[in-house]
Amino acid sequence: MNFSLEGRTYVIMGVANKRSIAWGIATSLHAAGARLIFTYANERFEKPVRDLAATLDGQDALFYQCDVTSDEAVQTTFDQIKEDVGTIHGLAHCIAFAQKEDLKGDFVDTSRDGYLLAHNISAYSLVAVSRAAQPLMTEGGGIVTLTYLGGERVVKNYNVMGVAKASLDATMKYLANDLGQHGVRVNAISAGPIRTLSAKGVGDFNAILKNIEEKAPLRRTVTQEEVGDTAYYLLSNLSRGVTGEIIHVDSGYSILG
Ligand code: NDP
Ligand code: N5H
Repeated sequence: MNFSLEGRTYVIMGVANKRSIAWGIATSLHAAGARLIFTYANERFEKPVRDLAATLDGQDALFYQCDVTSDEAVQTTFDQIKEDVGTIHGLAHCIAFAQKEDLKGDFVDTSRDGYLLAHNISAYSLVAVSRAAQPLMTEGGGIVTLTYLGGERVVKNYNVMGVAKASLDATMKYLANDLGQHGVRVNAISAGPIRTLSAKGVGDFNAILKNIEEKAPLRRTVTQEEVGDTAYYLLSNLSRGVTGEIIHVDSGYSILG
């Protein structure tokens, strides 16, 4: 069986810079021969994303602005992608956001607006994007999203984002059930802590990483590349019997009590 992604096209949503998990996914899919399409939320990220993509040898990438809080923006983006490339074979959703003040202190203090914002960007967006992308997956396809252990159990300071990830996990499963009949598989990767732009404001991220190094079965943290290779597996025919699944790429940390 041939597991090359030659001749296949994937949409990568959520590259902010070279540390982004989305970038780890992009490099893995590129290495497997895929053509890549990048979306970014804000136009200030267009140049950085274009500059990064230019470092991928022989990659003829396409770029679109897509703020996932707008149904219209999501639809327009996928209409444009359909016009420009026709069929796509998959999508990586690497998007989350919560207000800084909701990522510390007590979860019980989360405001209604903060709760809705986190769920809008971090969970509902997968519904909007999947609905717009599925018609372009005329040969079947794969959708992968990024989740975190804090959606399965209480993790200090993750707070509203944990509740949004729980919603994202369930959203992924309901989408897998709907889209399976179209040959589209939907899965999630639960990544261990990785230092990215999103993680930047997190107080004492070093202590969080050190705890993983001390306790996780592999006694080390994971890399963007390792998450990228699992995304490659989930977006290729290697995983053709897998849907509605959460794969932990976390050095085994989630098995600990
Ligand atoms: P990054 O900061 O690199 O990426 C976050 C991305 O979210 C950015 O590219 C940002 O886009 C995008 N985004 C935010 N709001 C919107 C919006 N309204 N519309 C479109 N895109 C938006 O961080 P990570 O790589 O760490 O995060 C990627 C995913 O991985 C997230 O879902 C995160 O929860 C998850 N994750 C991260 C872990 C970690 O330890 N880092 C662990 C487990 C899961 P832009 O830059 O254009 O604003
Ligand atoms: C238990 C933890 C540590 C505490 C919680 C961290 C949660 C992080 C996730 C969200 C997505 C971070 C976030 O929204 C940051 C924004 O408020 C401010 N940052 C930005 O606006 C930057 C510029 C842009 C690019 O960021 C986004 N997201 O748009 C969890 C950690 C151990 C693991 C972790 C870091 C998980 C995760 O989900 O990212």
